Amino acid sequence: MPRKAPVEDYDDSGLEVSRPKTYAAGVPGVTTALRHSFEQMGARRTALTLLRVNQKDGFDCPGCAWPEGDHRHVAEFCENGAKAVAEEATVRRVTRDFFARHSVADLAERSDHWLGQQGRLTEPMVKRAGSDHYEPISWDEAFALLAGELTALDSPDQAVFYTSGRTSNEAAFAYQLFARAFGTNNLPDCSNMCHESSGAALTETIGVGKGSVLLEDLHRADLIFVVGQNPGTNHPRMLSALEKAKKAGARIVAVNPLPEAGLMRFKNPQRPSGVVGRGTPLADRFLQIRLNGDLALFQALNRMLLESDAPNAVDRAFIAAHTTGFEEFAAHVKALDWDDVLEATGLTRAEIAATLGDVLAAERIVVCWAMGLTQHRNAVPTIREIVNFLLLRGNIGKPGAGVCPVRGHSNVQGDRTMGIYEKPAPAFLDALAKEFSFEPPRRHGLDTVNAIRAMRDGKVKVFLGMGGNFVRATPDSSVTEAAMRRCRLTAHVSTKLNRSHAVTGEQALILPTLGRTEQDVQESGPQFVSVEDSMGMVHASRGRLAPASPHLLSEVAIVCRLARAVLGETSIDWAAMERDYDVIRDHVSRVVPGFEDFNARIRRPGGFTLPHPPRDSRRFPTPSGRAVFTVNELEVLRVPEGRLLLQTIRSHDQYNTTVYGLDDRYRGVKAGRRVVFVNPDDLEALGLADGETVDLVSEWTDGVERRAPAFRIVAFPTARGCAAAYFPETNVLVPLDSTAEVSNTPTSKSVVVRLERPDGGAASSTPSQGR
Ligand SMILES: Nc1nc2c(c(=O)[nH]1)N[C@H]1C(S)=C(S)[C@@H](COP(=O)(O)OP(=O)(O)OC[C@H]3O[C@@H](n4cnc5c(=O)[nH]c(N)nc54)[C@H](O)[C@@H]3O)O[C@H]1N2
Ligand SMILES: Nc1nc2c(c(=O)[nH]1)N[C@H]1C(S)=C(S)[C@@H](COP(=O)(O)OP(=O)(O)OC[C@H]3O[C@@H](n4cnc5c(=O)[nH]c(N)nc54)[C@H](O)[C@@H]3O)O[C@H]1N2
Ligand SMILES: [Mo]
Repeated sequence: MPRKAPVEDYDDSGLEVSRPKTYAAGVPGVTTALRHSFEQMGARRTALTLLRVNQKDGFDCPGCAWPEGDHRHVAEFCENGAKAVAEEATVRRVTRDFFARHSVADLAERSDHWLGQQGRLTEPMVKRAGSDHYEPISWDEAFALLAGELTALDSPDQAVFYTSGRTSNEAAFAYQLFARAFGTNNLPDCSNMCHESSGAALTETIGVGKGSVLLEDLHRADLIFVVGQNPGTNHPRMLSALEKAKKAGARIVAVNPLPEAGLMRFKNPQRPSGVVGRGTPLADRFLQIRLNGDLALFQALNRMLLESDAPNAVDRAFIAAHTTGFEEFAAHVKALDWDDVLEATGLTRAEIAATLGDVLAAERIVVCWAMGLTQHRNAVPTIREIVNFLLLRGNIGKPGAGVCPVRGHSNVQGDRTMGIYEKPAPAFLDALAKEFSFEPPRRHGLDTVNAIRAMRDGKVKVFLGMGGNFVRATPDSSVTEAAMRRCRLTAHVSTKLNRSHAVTGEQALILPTLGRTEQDVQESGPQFVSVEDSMGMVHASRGRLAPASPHLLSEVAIVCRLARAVLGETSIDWAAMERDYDVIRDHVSRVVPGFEDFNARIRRPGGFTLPHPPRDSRRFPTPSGRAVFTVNELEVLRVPEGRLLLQTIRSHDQYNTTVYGLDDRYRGVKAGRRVVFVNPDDLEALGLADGETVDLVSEWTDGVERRAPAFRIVAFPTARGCAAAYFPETNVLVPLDSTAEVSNTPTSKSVVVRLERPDGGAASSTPSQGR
């Protein structure tokens, strides 16, 4: 009998596994999108909403942060964007009767999928101390309760204000202002688990923590690296850009332990040929790298460039004019050990040499990446090495070239621009102080991992989440859950039910809010909000649907009313901001550089582009005024015998902790999520077989044994020594203290595990790290 998992209410017994697909999208993508939409919204609402996604007068897709092109299709959405919209625009509702029927303990037993399927939250709810049920509460009472707990704290630093990445610029600005006026920089956000490593590496090396390319640059590139990213599932609209680049002659190199369908071939559903034809082959070269091998790969390429006789191998003029640190970097790279490179990457020297050929043939190179690079111990050095690579070739600050960290949540980049940051720059705080006549706190606040530690240790007593699903998205689930349960009060501003509402402090609040798709009407009339995409384009977003319930408040209204309840009358006019979001935008225009004349420019069709000095004029706002070459030590991550390196990833049917359905179409998985993908040769070496059920047991230096029970083994063409399984189910395996250097991001893509038969029989022999 397979062991039962702790949170499980769906039937996994129908789980089917077939061969992984070799192309993405096309007709199956469109039909899946429509099926989800009809199920959640019905036909009329589907037509009304999907036609408005990403149109110039419509709302910003709540899916990913990929930018919209200038020439928009009538249906500028993708399969997974449509699922994100359907999830929010669903006609299902969670009412007070629902909470009367289900105790909090009952909800804590439910799966992420079940919780999400219950529909939209409709009115504020409270769980009082000692009770195991949520009951209705008025908004005023809810704010009074929160205000009472916040003002009773010994210090403002005993509260934490988390943000997920869907929050609009306007709400984010008001929220950080409230936290700072209250007296703390405890503003952790999902970025801490996401692209924090990118921000840290880019700020240090080029002076701006954001990508340096626009959509046109991708279209004009000669060579595009897609590293540690699964765009077919997570950024499907990026495939159109890659297709366009290919048609213009670009080569694509995919670097990934998994042969992701979306990287191999793309059938564009918005073009007739994509519906019937074989589609466009995307990757010209697939480097099936081992997990965490990317620093070694790029360092090897850098060494080969420095040693190459090709006249264009290194852009000496650019290096002399715009960079610093070249000599130390070059000396370090020349000492690189090839055995280490081959062991770390699992690639052959011939594969790396052939890639060098692609590089030398290209004048304009873009490197794109996502979570495959950012969630490792050495994530920041890895991304710095990619910057070294581009600097060597003069590939930053010229058309068709640059760094492209592809962001996740649709406004995660904008939230940071608006000041959602636990380590704010002094200049930002100075501007806030001047604009609002108060003294913001200067000491750094808690990031996500440190917030969990502080709650665990009883140092933080009130948790407020602006969106997201903190309990489920964070590492070390049992530690995090215990940490949340120690709080006096946990409160969540949410659209949908999730596990964070079920794992609560002594008291808990659910504050239901409007989503992107809904009309936001305030005293001065209908409002719109704004977002910033992955390439620094800011544009407006207007919802059209009637709100899911008349009792919902916008995120802006919730922040402003809470601020008044907590702070009373101060120099900050919260009521004016709530009444008219133009007032917030006027403040932003005076506080955040690049937003001058915000209200006028946001009303232009398509919005505006934020300045990016390295991209725009090769000016590098680092302390030296130059781009910085860095020295990055290569440490090969060696896994003990009999163990595998596990990465925790998204299926095609989920949005982070929101599980839309139980299929992972491109990887050939149907009707189940508790699967672990393992290379057939590793299975053989371990004495295990496809179809067996095993526990995943993570081993870390702290000696604690973390276990995720009952996963079905799927033999899969992943790199040797590497395994993969879906999060959030596997978050229980990620140690809280295992984080990336500098960025403190949990190492969700490199967890050492052993596969254990439920009877306790461990894997028999050893998968070798060598080839
Ligand atoms: N539909 C949908 N869209 C989404 C999301 C979603 O959940 N669903 N989430 C959004 C968010 S918040 C984010 S951050 C993005 C995430 O977008 P991705 O980063 O694409 O998401 P992951 O599923 O984490 O996939 C990581 C990819 O990197 C590869 N990889 C893992 N480790 C390594 C490594 O060491 N080296 C290399 N070279 N490759 C590696 C994996 O095999 C996988 O292909 O997507 C956003 N868009
Ligand atoms: N093991 C592992 N863990 C990971 C990752 C991984 O790859 N592996 N990825 C990490 C990454 S990249 C990220 S970004 C984080 C994500 O962490 P979070 O952003 O905290 O999690 P989400 O699942 O995106 O949050 C979903 C919830 O947001 C709420 N919501 C949705 N839309 C709105 C809205 O418009 N307003 C409000 N107020 N609420 C809304 C809904 O209630 C929904 O249940 O997870 C991280 N965790
Ligand atoms: Mo993310």
